[in-house]
Amino acid sequence: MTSSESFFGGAPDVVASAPGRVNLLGEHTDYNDGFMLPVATPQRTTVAMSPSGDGHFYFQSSTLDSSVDFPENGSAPQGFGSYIEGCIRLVQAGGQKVPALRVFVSTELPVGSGLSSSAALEVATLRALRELIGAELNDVRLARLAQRAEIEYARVNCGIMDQMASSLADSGHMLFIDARSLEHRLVPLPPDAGIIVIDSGVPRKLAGSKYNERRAECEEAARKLGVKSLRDVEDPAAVEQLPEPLRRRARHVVRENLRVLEAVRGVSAERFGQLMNDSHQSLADDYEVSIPELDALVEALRAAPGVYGARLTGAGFGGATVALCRAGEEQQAAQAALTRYNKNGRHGRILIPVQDEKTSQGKENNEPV
Ligand code: NG1
Ligand code: MG
Repeated sequence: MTSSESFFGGAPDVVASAPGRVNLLGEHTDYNDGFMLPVATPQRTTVAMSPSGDGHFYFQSSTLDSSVDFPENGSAPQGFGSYIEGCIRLVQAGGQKVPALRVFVSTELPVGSGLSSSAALEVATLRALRELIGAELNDVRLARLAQRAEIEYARVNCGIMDQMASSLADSGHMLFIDARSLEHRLVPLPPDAGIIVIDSGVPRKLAGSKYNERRAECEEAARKLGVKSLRDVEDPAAVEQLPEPLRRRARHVVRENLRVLEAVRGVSAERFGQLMNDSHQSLADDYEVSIPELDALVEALRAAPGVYGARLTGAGFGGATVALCRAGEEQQAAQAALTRYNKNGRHGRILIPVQDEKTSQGKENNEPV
């Protein structure tokens, strides 16, 4: 393991960081030009950089415990290095000069659990680059570049939610995002409510292929309805004429957007919890992206004292769940849900509220995905 100080032989020129995100409401809506409500995670990824001065790029990470070292015109780096390389190349493609660099990454984010460690790495890298070369890049354009890095270099055909959230959200508010216009604003959490995130312990195996399949189904549904995207369906009844499974896919997206629009107008914690429960039901029945473990974990969360509502968060097929609960009772409720869920030999773990290092369980898994 290398420290930042030994890697740079002193202090780096710039240091920047960015959070991950957890989506409270508005799932599978971003690639339909729709609405969503993520919050930033308390955990962050930090990127430090200095010019290397020798024409070579060196990427190193303490938490990821691997290094990449490539000459300016050499072969592309793999793993976490591909995200950094993508950001550098996109900034260069925009006409900015980037010197060969030493880059050091450390992260508090668990990887592959749906907290979007990849978006945090992209946004932190672009923030560091922006500072280092004095690039003019506002936070929305930065999010779009980060999304392109994910699509073109990490080869994940994602929407804009993760990068917008990492670039613009904070952990005390929800960020309302319109994925079409990229208009956004911070909105307060429901009154006296806190957030719990528990990872199901099931890796998101099918997420990639099924994700692309759902995207294609949504595009086909929009085409059949004669709209640009499902965001433009104004009357929810319009989807009922579609053939299956397009009818149910479109119904999820249209109703999910309505749930976000209701939540953003300001609702009680009880109502917000109900909207989360409805969202999960819709993701399970209509969108078919839940699995038995996620359903069981959501049930365990709903049964815990002080919980208003719970749902899967992210693409589904594994990964994490999010719940809203009475403020101040997060730790207790999360523990109760976890105990119940893990009874059947499952390996859930609490991601938020952030555990005390000494009491937290589960092994470190820190490779960005
Ligand atoms: P997750 O599963 O958390 O990585 C994915 C997409 C988002 C969004 C959600 C579903 C990636 C990197 N991100 O999130 O853009 O479409 O699914 O709401 O694929
Ligand atoms: Mg990712």
